[in-house]
Formats: sequence, C-alpha cells, structure tokens
Amino acid sequence: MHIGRTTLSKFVIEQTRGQYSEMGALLIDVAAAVKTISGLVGKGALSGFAGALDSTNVQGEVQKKLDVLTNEAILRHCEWGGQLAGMASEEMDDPYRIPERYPRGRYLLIFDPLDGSSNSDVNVSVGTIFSILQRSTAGDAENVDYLQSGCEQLAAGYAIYGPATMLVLSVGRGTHGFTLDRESGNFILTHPDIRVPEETREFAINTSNERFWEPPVQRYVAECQAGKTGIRGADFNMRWIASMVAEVHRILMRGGIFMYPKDNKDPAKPGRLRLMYEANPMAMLIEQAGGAASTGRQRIAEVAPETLHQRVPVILGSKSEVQRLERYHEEYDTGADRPFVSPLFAERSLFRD
Ligand code: AFP
Repeated sequence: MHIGRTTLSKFVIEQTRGQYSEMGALLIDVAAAVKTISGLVGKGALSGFAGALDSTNVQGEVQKKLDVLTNEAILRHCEWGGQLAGMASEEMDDPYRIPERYPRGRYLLIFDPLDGSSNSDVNVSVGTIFSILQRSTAGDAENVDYLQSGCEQLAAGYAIYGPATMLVLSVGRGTHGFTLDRESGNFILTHPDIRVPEETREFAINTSNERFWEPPVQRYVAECQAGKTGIRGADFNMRWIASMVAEVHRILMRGGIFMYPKDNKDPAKPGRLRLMYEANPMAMLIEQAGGAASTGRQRIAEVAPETLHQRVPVILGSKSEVQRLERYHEEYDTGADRPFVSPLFAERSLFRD
C-alpha cells in the first residue's frame, strides 16, 4: 500500500510549479503513454503485434509493429494537451505537426518510442527515451527549432519495461526513479536522487566490433580485460544487453561505463546511437546523477546538432572511467600514447638489428 508515498504527478507538479507547470502537465501525459506502452509490451506474443513490418524508418532499419504502435501511443497521448509546438521521433522521418484542432504550446517532445526493439521478440527489457526542449514562443515548430544541443534540454527521461516498469526522469534538479504500481496505476517515487558511483569495475560494449574501434577504445577495453594482470590491477566485469535503456538503468543503479564508440564499420556513421533522442536525454540523466557523458572528445551535451537523426559516439557512466577514456582519446589525438621513437636513432642507429 502506498498511502502517503509520493506519486509521479505530485512530484512533477511540485518540481515544475510556476514557470514550467505546463511542462509538468506534458510529463504526466508522457507517463500515461508509458503506461499504455507497458501494457502493449507486457502482453508479449499475446499482443498480436510481434514481428516486423515491410517498412523501414529514416535510419533504413526495418520497423517492427511495436515501433509504430508505441510511436502512435505517444503522439495520441501528448498531441491534445496544448503544451506542444511539435514532436519528433526515431520512427518519423520529419517532425510531427500538432493537428489544427488542438492548441499549441512552446515545448518540443523528442523521443525513441521503443529503444531496444530488436529485443522485444526475445522478451528482454526494452524502453522509451524522451527529451523536452522549448522554443521561444508557442506555435508550430519549424525543423530548425529541434536542433538544440543537449544542454538546452528542460527535461529528459526513460521508461524501462522490465520485470517492473519504471520511469526515470530529470527536470534539471537531480535524477529520480518511479516504479509503476499496477494496482493503483500510479508511478511511485522509489529511487529519489539517484547517484552514479564515481568508480566502477564493470564495462558495457559490443565487443564484436573490436576491430572497428579507434585505438583509444581498443586500449581501454584491453586494459579492462587484462584485469589484475594488467596496469589496472583489478578484474573487470562485462555486460551487454543491446538495449541502451537497460544498460543506462544498471549504471544509474550500481555504476559502470557504457560505450557505443565511433567505429569504422560504416565510415558514414560516426556511431550507432542518435544524438537527439538517445544520447542527449541519457546524458542529462547521467550528469544529473553525478556521472559523465562524452563522445570521447567532448561532452555530449555540447554537441551542436546539424540534423534531427544524426548519430554520435556515446561513452557514459561512472565519472572516473569516462574521464580516463577521454584522456586516452586526447593522448591518441596528440600522439602522446605512441611509444617514443627517436627520429635520430631509429633511422640511423648503428645498433639497429
Ligand atoms: P534497436 O532499437 O534497433 O534494437 O537498437 C538498440 C540500440 O539502439 C541501443 O538500445 C543498444 O545499446 C544498441 O542499439 C545495440 O546495438 P548492437 O545491436 O549493435 O549491439
């Protein structure tokens, strides 16, 4: 029984009272969409929505029925409230205009409706990721209005559809977790003020891409794998769920470092993850919880977006490990990590064998 416990609605109203009260109402609509998606995803094969469509999204990825359905759920739950100037999503090539019959506001909702959807058919945790930006005035958003860096976000969050459905969000005053109580239908504040441990001995990366990584990432992962026998002097554990929401949630709960770095597997793509609706919101949540989020060469929050669906390298989690990997990138870029070879002796050495 949760009498007296803090519900999401109470928390959001208190945190956004005044200037951002309309954003509070929007967050409550997002939470309603999450409940709908939780019900859909929770039915598994019984939903009748398993499997793929013959359509592809802007990324050229085959869309799953659930990708489209969850996208629709967020549009329907959020379009009518009068807080929005528009919405953008991984599943829509162009931003969504609010229908004429509804009032408009100044907020922009950008989201990945079902992150990790390739896991949905194998019953592994998936999630929804969202970011809220604003424009200076209420009214129909132009495409350029969405191209704001992560530090402009007013709010960010994710839902994780696991054994429990949780909603983790920040409005810029810490990162907080809520658990769905299916009896009452309320999200209950169960994880106030989440903090990411500064140190960790757990890393997450898809090691099948090792040959495509840049040397600083190869160096870092090799040191973790060397464990006690290497310079780190400690053994590391590895995890890879292939669902960013699940990885980030684990890191918020117990620390760790998540990497989807730049690789040369497809030189046209500077990484797999998308800046506006995956990297930016997760970076806000991690930083608000005392962690760090970087491309390896700069804060994710400071990346200036050029296109709505652009990709970015992502390294985030426990601050000391992210900072170490940033140092490795800097040493690589400046040549400081290469063994010193004296031009004087290496080429003309009498002793060269
Ligand atoms: P899907 O949404 O297509 O399943 O991709 C999930 C994701 O964007 C992110 O959630 C994972 O961390 C990452 O891709 C997994 O990528 P790999 O399949 O290359 O490991």
